[in-house]
Amino acid sequence: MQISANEFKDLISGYEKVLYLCHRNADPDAVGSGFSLQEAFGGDLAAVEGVSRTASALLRAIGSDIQIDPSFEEYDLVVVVDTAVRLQVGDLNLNDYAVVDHHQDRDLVETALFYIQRPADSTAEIVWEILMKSGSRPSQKAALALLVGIITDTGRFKHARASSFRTVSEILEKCEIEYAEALDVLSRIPTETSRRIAALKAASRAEIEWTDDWVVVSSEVSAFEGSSAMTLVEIGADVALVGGVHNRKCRISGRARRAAVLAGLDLAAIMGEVARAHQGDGGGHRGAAALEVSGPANELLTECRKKVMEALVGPRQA
Ligand SMILES: [Mn+2]
Repeated sequence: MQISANEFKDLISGYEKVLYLCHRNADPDAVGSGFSLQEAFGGDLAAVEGVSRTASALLRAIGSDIQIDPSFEEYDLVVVVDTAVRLQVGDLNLNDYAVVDHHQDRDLVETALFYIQRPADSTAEIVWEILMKSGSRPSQKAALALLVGIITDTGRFKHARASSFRTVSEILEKCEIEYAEALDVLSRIPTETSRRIAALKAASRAEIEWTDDWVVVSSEVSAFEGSSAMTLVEIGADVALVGGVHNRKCRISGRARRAAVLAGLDLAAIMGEVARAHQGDGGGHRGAAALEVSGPANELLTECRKKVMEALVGPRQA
């Protein structure tokens, strides 16, 4: 059941023990959203497997703890935040659960007790709306957490729409915090050597395919597929697909330039299609998506790259 932001408070208060659950390798949008909802309506905060480096910097800044892989038995309701597809919460057996999310996948919401899902730039933006419609007053910590979520999910406003700027300005006004505080949290992230090495290896192993209009790149690394794909896009690819093997499963992250998305590319659809063909899971956004399946990385990458090339038939406009 899809609900509106002003119905959330009434519904959630019908449950005694609530767990706000963030996806695997939870990012600041997930953690910030879960934290703010938990602060406003009570409950616990948890993530599957762990949190990202940026999210742990955020948790340190707001002095909050997060449970990793808790058991669900003691909870009456699990609210899954910022999670598009089931693979992001692993093989967890969710019974009574709700969803608050800004992706457009139907996977999780279909069997949710209730959900709020709309295509915002971040889940934090939706959570802010829930808080405002419920008449709650977020603390400065919650405000900071939501801000960092918005900043990171919009790629530091590179893909932000007007509503993200509006939400940020409301947060700054209502919660009396400085934008610079959010930037401080982000600048504390150490530039890990391992991440830089992964990006450099991705570049040196890249298989490059191009037409007059488009450059599509695929590569393999052993970690940091997502940020490596982003680096490949930054240095010239229109679309980058980077695969790696984790626990005998192949994980592929894809990133695309806006021009490719405007030309009709939908990475989420391609990842979903390839994943389903191999009995796996995949999805995300049109310009940033991932999949996880069993199979050889090089073959899966070739399959994805082929579909990307097929999708990019038109000339680039931007
Ligand atoms: Mn998000």
